[in-house]
Amino acid sequence: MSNSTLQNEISTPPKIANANVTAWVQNCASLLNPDRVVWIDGTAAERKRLIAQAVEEGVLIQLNQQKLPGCYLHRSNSNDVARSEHLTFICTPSEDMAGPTNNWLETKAAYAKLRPLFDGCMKGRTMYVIPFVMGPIGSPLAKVGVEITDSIYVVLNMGIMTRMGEVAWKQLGDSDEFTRCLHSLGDVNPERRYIAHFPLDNTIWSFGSGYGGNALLGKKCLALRIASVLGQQQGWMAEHMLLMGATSPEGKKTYIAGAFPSSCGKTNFAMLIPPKKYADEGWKITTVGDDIVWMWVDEASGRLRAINPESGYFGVVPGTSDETNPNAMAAMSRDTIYTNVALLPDGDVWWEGRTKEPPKEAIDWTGKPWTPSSGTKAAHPNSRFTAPMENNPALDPAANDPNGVPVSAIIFGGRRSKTIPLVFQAFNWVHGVYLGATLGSETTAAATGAQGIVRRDPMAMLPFIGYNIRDYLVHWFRMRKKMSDCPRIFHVNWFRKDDQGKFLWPGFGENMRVLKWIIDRCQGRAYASETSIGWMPRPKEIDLEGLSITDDQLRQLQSVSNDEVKAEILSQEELFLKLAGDLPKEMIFQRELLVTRL
Ligand code: GTP
Ligand code: SPV
Ligand code: MN
Repeated sequence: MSNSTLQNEISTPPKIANANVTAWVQNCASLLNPDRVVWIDGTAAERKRLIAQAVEEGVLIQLNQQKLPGCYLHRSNSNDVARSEHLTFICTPSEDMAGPTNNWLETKAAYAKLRPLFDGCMKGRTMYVIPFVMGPIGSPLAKVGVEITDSIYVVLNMGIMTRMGEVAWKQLGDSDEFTRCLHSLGDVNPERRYIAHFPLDNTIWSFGSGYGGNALLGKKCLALRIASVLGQQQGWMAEHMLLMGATSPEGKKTYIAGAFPSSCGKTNFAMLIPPKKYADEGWKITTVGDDIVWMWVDEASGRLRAINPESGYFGVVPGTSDETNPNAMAAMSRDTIYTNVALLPDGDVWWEGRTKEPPKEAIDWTGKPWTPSSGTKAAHPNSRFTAPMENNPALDPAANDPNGVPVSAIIFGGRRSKTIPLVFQAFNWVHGVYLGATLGSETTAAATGAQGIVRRDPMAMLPFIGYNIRDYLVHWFRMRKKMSDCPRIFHVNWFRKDDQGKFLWPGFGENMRVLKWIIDRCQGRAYASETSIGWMPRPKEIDLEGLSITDDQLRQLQSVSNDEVKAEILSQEELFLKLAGDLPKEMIFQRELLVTRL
């Protein structure tokens, strides 16, 4: 294509577009050489048009519109079904900036390596320009990004997950402060897949994947990796956390943030529906966010406040049902993009756990005929739904509030079949940071690689800290000094199993019983016993009424074995040794105190 045609095709940015953005888009277009450039405006009419086009191109399959109005199915490449952590890089001048837990590429070397991949990669394709905002409009923390992509699926998902279109131009004004997000599917080949972050340039280059956190660059790339760097520099925090409100029968509202690693229960906890007894008493749970929070210390109150930078949910589908998570089921009943679930003959969708009885036949996530005797999963274990947060019947009224909500508790939680009790409370902030930093969890299908292996996942942020973990931990310790009153910190584990491999705790809505104790602790209402690992509810302190759990089973759920704690301390060395001489002294002191308590 001649330069003049290209010029002509690009010269139609909206009047409101920012000159710094148009200049950058011009540069990118010269590199990418697309056939067309489309500026996304975020309107409903545009969305309708793009969906029709995606269906025509075979990117989306229209589902049964009577049962699932506005819902579509997307099948991703079978080599592209989860985040690829080993192909994710932090690109900085020095390796020390990325630290021992990130894959590092030197900035110039990274650009040099990736530029040839992007060179001409959009020939024959359409290049979409997506202006978007992360954060409620008007929030001082809200950030503008512009994503260039050749994936219509990415455009449609970004339309749900972010505040997209004109709002971004308005927020940006004539500033140069926007994250430059460059994305191409390339040939969707893991051999040529890079998710590269350039925090010093406020830039993300992602090539070769169309999946979730690899491709929706506002999410993990901007709102966690880039934002965590900004937060460290500017004194706020970007965390992999859910954010929920709990209203007590007396009408008192408590906001709780929770960091659980990928596929360890954030969405489900954030959308929790209290068991009947609690609902009858007047307990109500509302969702602010299910995956990411940005938190800062409010100067007037000295308290931690938080917003959810996203506007939709990219949630795990398997295991979700009318029993486990009715709010999620409602949220994904309309205007939802399903990725890698099974298709039923009547245009409905199915996944493992949706119903007790599997369907007689289906088309599996790869597009092949499937029956219950196929011996394979009908839906991919990391299949997802993308739904607007407005679809959630339990959406918190403050979800769009630029001033955010005050945080009273932070909960860390891992997926641990053994060793770790249902719930305990940290002695104080520093001890809580130690608990978060040493969080262990069994790996899941949310990232490619082996599953079910316990790894250290500090604050559930191991794959998302955009800088040196040493500085990240110091940042957590320092944040305390800015607060006059700090959130209480807790640790939970919904996933402990008995010797037969069965979950000991019913989980989901029943987690309300644990949450109630947590809230009562925050309000100074519940008692606790001091143990070697922290404060634990006394017997009878966790309400079991209506559950088939005996006091004995609860004791088993809460049991702490000194030998197992010792083994746990040894396995924490995996992380401590990586940090070597850089381990913050608070971490060393906390470990020593724990050892002396055993
Ligand atoms: P990401 O979106 O990957 O960050 O995951 P997440 O932390 O939001 O996890 P999510 O709530 O989607 O849950 C992941 C899986 O764990 C799903 O299959 C859920 O059904 C299951 N799960 C969630 N909560 C519980 C629980 O309390 N008990 C049990 N047994 N399973 C749960
Ligand atoms: C996670 O893996 O933590 C997710 C899904 O929330 S993704 O957006 O793909 O990162
Ligand atoms: Mn997540």
